[in-house]
Amino acid sequence: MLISQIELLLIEQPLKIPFKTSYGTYEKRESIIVKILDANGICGYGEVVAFSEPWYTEETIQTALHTLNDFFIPILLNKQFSHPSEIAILLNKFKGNQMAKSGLEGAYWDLYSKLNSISLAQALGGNKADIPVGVVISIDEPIKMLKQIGSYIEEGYERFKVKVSKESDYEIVSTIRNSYPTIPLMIDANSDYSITDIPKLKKLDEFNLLMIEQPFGERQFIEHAILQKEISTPVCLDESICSLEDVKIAYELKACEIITVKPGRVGGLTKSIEIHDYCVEKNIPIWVGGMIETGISRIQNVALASLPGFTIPGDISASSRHWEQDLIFPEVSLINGKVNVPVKPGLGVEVDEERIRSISKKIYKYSSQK
Ligand code: OSB
Ligand code: MG
Repeated sequence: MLISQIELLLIEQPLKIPFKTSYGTYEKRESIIVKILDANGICGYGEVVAFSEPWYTEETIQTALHTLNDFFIPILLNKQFSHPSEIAILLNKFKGNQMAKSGLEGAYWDLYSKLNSISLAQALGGNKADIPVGVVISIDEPIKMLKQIGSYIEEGYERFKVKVSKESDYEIVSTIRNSYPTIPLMIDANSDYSITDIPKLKKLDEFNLLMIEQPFGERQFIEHAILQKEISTPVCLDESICSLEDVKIAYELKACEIITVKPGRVGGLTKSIEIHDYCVEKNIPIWVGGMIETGISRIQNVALASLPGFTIPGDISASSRHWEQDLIFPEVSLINGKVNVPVKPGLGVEVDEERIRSISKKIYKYSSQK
């Protein structure tokens, strides 16, 4: 298939409620929607899930626009590919910038599966009809977080992740455990702790948490390994994992027991499958993470989570968790506590391009016949 046109649509939407983490609060969300067209005008959609600020990764919306515009798009345009993994291989010659790579490759995965009349889940090797999912509760007063959990339980979520900071961890978790002693519960500190906080983290062992996500800095594999030896709660790595090589380091050093895979963070779906296969071989439990993304990336994550190795419910909450209105139809929704894996070709949902254009701040168009 020849890539004859690419469009980048820079959009911005307010979040339904502010999303507070240990490093900052998100109130609105910029995203780059990627549209790739073949010579017959058939198109695929992807999303660059970088944030506006370099908090979660060094990559941002603006750096992604730069790498896409100046490097990645010029080498893809007018080229012929027979499988999306060839795009990942071609982009390997450029370092990092995983989210920009993932947005492009994701759009091509959608186009590829559409042209082959198979669902994205089928194209990736998924085998589940529906998936159990979890939801994330952002930092707030413990009593308000407790109330949020109550309403999410009613909606049917099966796993609850609460954002904590090192000042608020014990109070938040003990408040929740008092009311809900047995719900599947985990915390995410987004690197707020350091090695001297091990005694503090040890105290959380009493709460029977599913895992503690990314307590230390992203390059602190050694420190995470020291922590994992000291506590009984499994450590899960998020920000630390940007490639299969990082997974191998974490495994060999015993820096964690669980890994969360985000296509954007590891450079795309091809890389995500490689990590999935390695983790299945090594018996490392994995789950699909979230990026407060639009339905385009969310429904792509649903397809990824249908692979057999993803055994823990991921951060794949319904469209209504973050958005008044999503960009896809039908929106991501819970049916009896689960999200159905689309069966139609490609992403398997309608993309509301009119709405995307109406919330676009800037549109960049690239075609072979400029
Ligand atoms: O650490 O997983 C994270 C959101 C923004 C930045 C970092 C993280 C998150 C989430 C995902 O927790 C929440 C979601 O997409 O619903
Ligand atoms: Mg995280």
